[in-house]
Amino acid sequence: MKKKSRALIWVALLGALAFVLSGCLFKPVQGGIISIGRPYQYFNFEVRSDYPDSDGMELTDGKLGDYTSPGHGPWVGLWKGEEEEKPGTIVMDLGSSKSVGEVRAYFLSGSWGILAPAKMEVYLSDDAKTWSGPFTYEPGPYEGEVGLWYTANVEGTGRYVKCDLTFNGANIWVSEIVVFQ
Ligand SMILES: [Ca+2]
Repeated sequence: MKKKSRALIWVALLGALAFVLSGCLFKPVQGGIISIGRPYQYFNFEVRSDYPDSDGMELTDGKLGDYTSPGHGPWVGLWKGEEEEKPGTIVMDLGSSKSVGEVRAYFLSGSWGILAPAKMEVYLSDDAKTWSGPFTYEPGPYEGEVGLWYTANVEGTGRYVKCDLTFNGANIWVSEIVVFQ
Protein backbone atom coordinates (compact mmCIF):
# COMPACT_ATOMS: atom_id res chain seq x y z
CA MET A 1 0.00 0.00 0.00
CA LYS A 2 2.82 2.37 0.95
CA LYS A 3 4.69 1.63 -2.26
CA LYS A 4 1.61 2.31 -4.30
CA SER A 5 0.93 5.72 -2.74
CA ARG A 6 4.59 6.68 -3.09
CA ALA A 7 4.45 5.78 -6.78
CA LEU A 8 1.30 7.85 -7.17
CA ILE A 9 3.01 10.86 -5.58
CA TRP A 10 5.92 10.50 -8.01
CA VAL A 11 3.56 10.29 -10.98
CA ALA A 12 1.74 13.42 -9.77
CA LEU A 13 5.02 15.31 -9.25
CA LEU A 14 6.42 14.34 -12.63
CA GLY A 15 3.13 15.22 -14.29
CA ALA A 16 3.12 18.64 -12.66
CA LEU A 17 6.74 19.22 -13.67
CA ALA A 18 6.05 18.25 -17.28
CA PHE A 19 3.01 20.54 -17.31
CA VAL A 20 4.99 23.50 -15.94
CA LEU A 21 7.91 22.93 -18.33
CA SER A 22 5.75 22.56 -21.43
CA GLY A 23 3.32 25.31 -20.55
CA CYS A 24 5.42 28.30 -19.57
CA LEU A 25 8.45 28.27 -21.80
CA PHE A 26 7.11 28.09 -25.32
CA LYS A 27 3.75 28.44 -26.97
CA PRO A 28 3.06 25.01 -28.39
CA VAL A 29 2.01 24.79 -32.01
CA GLN A 30 0.33 21.86 -33.72
CA GLY A 31 0.57 18.89 -31.35
CA GLY A 32 2.91 20.56 -28.87
CA ILE A 33 6.51 20.10 -27.78
CA ILE A 34 7.83 16.55 -27.51
CA SER A 35 11.51 17.28 -26.84
CA ILE A 36 11.66 18.75 -23.31
CA GLY A 37 14.05 16.68 -21.20
CA ARG A 38 14.87 14.25 -24.01
CA PRO A 39 18.49 13.02 -24.29
CA TYR A 40 20.71 13.70 -27.30
CA GLN A 41 24.25 13.10 -28.57
CA TYR A 42 26.83 15.15 -30.45
CA PHE A 43 28.68 13.80 -33.51
CA ASN A 44 31.54 15.53 -35.33
CA PHE A 45 31.45 18.36 -32.78
CA GLU A 46 33.86 19.14 -29.99
CA VAL A 47 32.00 20.68 -27.06
CA ARG A 48 33.96 23.68 -25.78
CA SER A 49 35.27 23.19 -22.26
CA ASP A 50 34.69 26.88 -21.51
CA TYR A 51 31.03 26.75 -22.64
CA PRO A 52 30.10 23.16 -21.88
CA ASP A 53 26.84 21.31 -21.94
CA SER A 54 27.21 20.98 -18.19
CA ASP A 55 24.48 18.46 -17.40
CA GLY A 56 24.15 17.08 -20.92
CA MET A 57 20.61 18.44 -21.05
CA GLU A 58 21.04 22.13 -21.91
CA LEU A 59 19.59 21.77 -25.39
CA THR A 60 16.27 20.34 -24.17
CA ASP A 61 15.80 22.20 -20.86
CA GLY A 62 13.62 25.00 -22.25
CA LYS A 63 16.10 27.73 -21.27
CA LEU A 64 17.43 30.18 -23.85
CA GLY A 65 20.76 32.02 -23.82
CA ASP A 66 20.87 35.81 -23.76
CA TYR A 67 22.51 36.97 -26.97
CA THR A 68 23.36 40.42 -25.56
CA SER A 69 25.72 38.84 -23.00
CA PRO A 70 26.62 35.49 -24.47
CA GLY A 71 29.11 34.69 -21.72
CA HIS A 72 26.37 34.50 -19.11
CA GLY A 73 23.63 32.63 -20.91
CA PRO A 74 22.95 28.91 -21.11
CA TRP A 75 24.82 28.43 -24.36
CA VAL A 76 26.66 25.34 -25.53
CA GLY A 77 29.77 26.23 -27.56
CA LEU A 78 30.66 23.72 -30.30
CA TRP A 79 33.91 23.54 -32.22
CA LYS A 80 34.26 21.72 -35.52
CA GLY A 81 34.82 18.01 -35.14
CA GLU A 82 37.57 15.94 -36.74
CA GLU A 83 35.88 15.92 -40.15
CA GLU A 84 36.13 19.68 -40.57
CA GLU A 85 34.48 19.84 -44.00
CA LYS A 86 31.37 18.05 -42.79
CA PRO A 87 28.49 19.42 -40.71
CA GLY A 88 28.30 18.81 -36.99
CA THR A 89 25.41 16.60 -35.95
CA ILE A 90 23.08 16.38 -32.97
CA VAL A 91 20.82 13.33 -32.64
CA MET A 92 17.92 13.44 -30.20
CA ASP A 93 16.05 10.37 -28.93
CA LEU A 94 12.30 10.98 -28.50
CA GLY A 95 11.93 7.65 -26.70
CA SER A 96 9.45 6.18 -29.18
CA SER A 97 8.38 6.78 -32.76
CA LYS A 98 6.34 9.97 -33.01
CA SER A 99 4.99 12.18 -35.76
CA VAL A 100 7.10 15.32 -36.17
CA GLY A 101 5.85 18.55 -37.74
CA GLU A 102 8.56 21.06 -36.96
CA VAL A 103 12.07 21.33 -35.53
CA ARG A 104 13.47 24.62 -34.21
CA ALA A 105 16.91 25.47 -32.92
CA TYR A 106 18.16 28.65 -31.26
CA PHE A 107 21.62 29.96 -32.24
CA LEU A 108 23.85 32.86 -31.30
CA SER A 109 25.07 35.11 -34.10
CA GLY A 110 27.13 38.28 -34.21
CA SER A 111 28.53 38.27 -30.68
CA TRP A 112 32.24 37.56 -30.21
CA GLY A 113 32.66 36.73 -33.89
CA ILE A 114 30.37 33.72 -33.64
CA LEU A 115 28.03 33.12 -36.57
CA ALA A 116 24.91 31.00 -36.71
CA PRO A 117 25.06 27.95 -39.03
CA ALA A 118 24.89 28.35 -42.81
CA LYS A 119 22.02 25.85 -42.79
CA MET A 120 20.23 23.25 -40.71
CA GLU A 121 19.17 19.91 -42.20
CA VAL A 122 16.78 17.72 -40.20
CA TYR A 123 16.31 13.97 -40.66
CA LEU A 124 14.03 11.40 -38.97
CA SER A 125 14.61 7.72 -38.25
CA ASP A 126 13.21 4.85 -36.20
CA ASP A 127 16.52 2.99 -35.89
CA ALA A 128 19.14 5.79 -36.11
CA LYS A 129 20.50 4.09 -39.26
CA THR A 130 18.07 4.75 -42.10
CA TRP A 131 17.07 8.41 -42.29
CA SER A 132 14.30 10.29 -44.09
CA GLY A 133 14.92 13.87 -45.14
CA PRO A 134 16.53 16.31 -45.29
CA PHE A 135 14.07 18.96 -44.17
CA THR A 136 16.21 22.04 -44.69
CA TYR A 137 16.25 25.53 -43.22
CA GLU A 138 18.52 28.20 -44.71
CA PRO A 139 18.60 31.58 -42.98
CA GLY A 140 17.99 34.85 -44.75
CA PRO A 141 20.30 37.85 -44.30
CA TYR A 142 20.74 39.17 -40.77
CA GLU A 143 23.13 41.49 -38.99
CA GLY A 144 24.03 42.64 -35.51
CA GLU A 145 24.09 40.61 -32.33
CA VAL A 146 21.11 38.32 -32.45
CA GLY A 147 19.62 35.11 -31.20
CA LEU A 148 18.17 33.31 -34.20
CA TRP A 149 15.50 30.62 -34.39
CA TYR A 150 16.00 28.23 -37.29
CA THR A 151 12.76 26.44 -38.16
CA ALA A 152 12.57 23.36 -40.36
CA ASN A 153 9.12 22.23 -41.48
CA VAL A 154 9.13 18.47 -41.15
CA GLU A 155 6.70 15.82 -42.29
CA GLY A 156 7.14 12.31 -41.02
CA THR A 157 7.55 10.02 -38.05
CA GLY A 158 10.57 8.82 -36.17
CA ARG A 159 12.09 8.06 -32.81
CA TYR A 160 15.35 9.85 -33.62
CA VAL A 161 15.68 13.44 -34.82
CA LYS A 162 19.00 14.32 -36.45
CA CYS A 163 20.12 17.93 -37.01
CA ASP A 164 23.05 18.48 -39.35
CA LEU A 165 24.49 21.96 -38.78
CA THR A 166 26.74 23.46 -41.46
CA PHE A 167 29.40 25.76 -40.03
CA ASN A 168 29.63 29.44 -40.91
CA GLY A 169 32.90 29.80 -39.01
CA ALA A 170 34.90 27.88 -36.41
CA ASN A 171 32.11 27.74 -33.80
CA ILE A 172 28.40 27.12 -33.45
CA TRP A 173 26.70 28.22 -30.26
CA VAL A 174 23.32 26.63 -29.65
CA SER A 175 20.97 27.05 -26.72
CA GLU A 176 17.92 24.92 -27.45
CA ILE A 177 16.48 22.39 -29.89
CA VAL A 178 12.69 22.08 -29.87
CA VAL A 179 10.73 19.33 -31.61
CA PHE A 180 7.02 19.86 -32.22
CA GLN A 181 4.59 17.08 -32.98
CA1 LIG B 1 18.53 25.36 -23.30
